Amino acid sequence: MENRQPDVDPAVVATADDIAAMRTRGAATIADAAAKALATQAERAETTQPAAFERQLRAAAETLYETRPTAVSLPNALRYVLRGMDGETVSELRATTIARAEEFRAELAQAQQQLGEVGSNRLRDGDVVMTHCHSTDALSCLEAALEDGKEIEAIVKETRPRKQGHITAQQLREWGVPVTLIVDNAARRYLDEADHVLVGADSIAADGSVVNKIGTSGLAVNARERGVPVMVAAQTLKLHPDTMTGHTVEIEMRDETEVLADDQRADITGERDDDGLVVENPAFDVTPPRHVDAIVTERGQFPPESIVTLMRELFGETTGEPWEP
Ligand code: RI2
Repeated sequence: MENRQPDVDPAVVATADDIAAMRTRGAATIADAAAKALATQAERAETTQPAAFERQLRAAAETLYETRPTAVSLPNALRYVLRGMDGETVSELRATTIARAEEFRAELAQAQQQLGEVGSNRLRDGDVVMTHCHSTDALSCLEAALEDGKEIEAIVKETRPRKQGHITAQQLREWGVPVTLIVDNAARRYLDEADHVLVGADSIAADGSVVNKIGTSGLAVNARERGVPVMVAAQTLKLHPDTMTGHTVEIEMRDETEVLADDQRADITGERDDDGLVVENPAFDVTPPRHVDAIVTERGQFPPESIVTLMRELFGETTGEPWEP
């Protein structure tokens, strides 16, 4: 990423690059990396002027924010850390920002563990769970169930185009969980063998809609038709405050080469320079609340339609850009 903002530390730019390229991915992991990057900016900011220090922190937040538009955990993390930046001198501002970032990261880890315990209560010994993409919140539910001594099996969708299902399969195998890996197109067939669909979320809207990796909505529709409950594991950090005031969640469109590599293009177009072939690569889709049975958070489980109550309690009427005071 081009560093358009002067005074943004190279380590922050490197974190932003990693998020944009998905070397750092997954909503909770992105939030954690963003908070850590703000702490680094606070540590390294070279100024004796409090106003300049604050400007640098806000510029760092903007650089991080511009990487990926859909996962609300990113702006929520930035907002949380910047709201803790307090003091009259640079050393006070530095200390409060670093402390706040550390607090955020500790709470994030704790929330994921608490959420896992709630989600685990929905799972019984012997259950088969179908997963989509790779979600650390979803895996936390499975980890807690395993720690409770429950035997769990998994049907793991590979999740095109980036096949992040492989990361899920790898983690589950490390935990000793029997895994059946399937292509996305086989999901409906294997739903008959599943007791739950378990997915994560990148954002949850005020009406209870779940924004998650592309393919989640089709899976949820099929699961509903088959009578398989759909559980969404999502820390409250995934609640999108702007949707309380009518904003919609922007769906990230990623590079077409993730779907069709440059050297595969010629398989379709031959030698022709064919601009009639269009490849689209939306990263996420929206699952309406009627296709979701429960949203599991660190505050307990909620029917999707009631999530707005929790949102109001946690965020008030928060809007505005995360770096705005
Ligand atoms: P955790 C991922 O998006 C997936 O959509 C996953 O369900 C969601 O983030 C949440 O992940 P991407 O970053 O926060 O892979 O539960 O595009 O780890």
